[in-house]
Parts: sequence; C-alpha cells; structure tokens
Amino acid sequence: MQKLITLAAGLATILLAVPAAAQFAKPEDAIKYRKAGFTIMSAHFGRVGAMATGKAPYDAKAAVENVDIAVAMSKLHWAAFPEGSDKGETRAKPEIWKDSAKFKEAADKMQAELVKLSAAAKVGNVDALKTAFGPAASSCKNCHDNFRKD
Ligand code: ASC
Repeated sequence: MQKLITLAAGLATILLAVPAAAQFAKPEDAIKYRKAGFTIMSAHFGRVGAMATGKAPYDAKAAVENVDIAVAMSKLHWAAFPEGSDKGETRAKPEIWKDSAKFKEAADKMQAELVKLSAAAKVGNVDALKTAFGPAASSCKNCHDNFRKD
C-alpha cells in the first residue's frame, strides 16, 4: 500500500511538472483555448461589473457565484501562451513573449485582484463590491493596453 501511495505521489509530481505547452498539439489549439478562457472569465466578471456599477440589481449570491467562476478561470489561460502561438487568429502582442516577466506580473496582479473581489463579494454588500471592482477592472485593462492588439 505504502509503495502504491509513493508511486501515485511520484506520478502526480511528474504530471504536474509536464510543461503547459505540452497540453496543446498545435499553436491554434492554445489560441482557441485561451480565447475561450478569457471569454468565460469576461462574461462572469461582466455580470459582477454590472452589479458594481448599478447597471444590474445587486444580488449577493449571484455576485459570489460569478466572481468565483472568474477566479477559477483566471488561473487557466496563462499556460496557453506557448512559443509560436503569436501567429494566427490572435490579438496577442509580441511583448507577451519578449517581456514575459512583465506579462506574468500583470497576470499575477489580475489574479490577486480577482481574489480580493471574491472576498469583497462575500462581505455581502454592494459597497464592498464596488470598492474592489475598480482595481480588478484596471488589472484587466492594464493587460489589454500592454499585451493585446486592438
Ligand atoms: C470586463 C471585461 C474586461 C474588463 C475590462 C476592464 O468586463 O470583459 O476585459 O472588464 O474591460 O477595463
């Protein structure tokens, strides 16, 4: 049994260490995947934004549910920018690969702001949501400005 556990743990470590790029057979697959991720994240973030900006009625439960989907999505698509996926149906700027440290910093910032927004949503009042929404939206925009062609 102990051996089996050791084997399973070893296998899990190896699987986790497989480079993210290996998940995609072709650059187009990575592009499709990350676009889908951003689309879902944006849809749910947008629903929270509508509440935070008074365009939709505040619903505490829906706010939490939607932010948490955005939080989950925000973890996925950063692994979908392999080398070579700068060409094709993409607005990704070359800076993503040229200045990957800055890109990662911007991605980390956005993820952190969404976690804060999630905590704010869980407070259960619209003012907390409003306060955290601005910085979260800025962290999205920051990346669009620097790393996305428009
Ligand atoms: C959204 C969305 C984004 C951000 C960004 C904030 O709702 O889809 O990408 O907010 O527009 O500036």
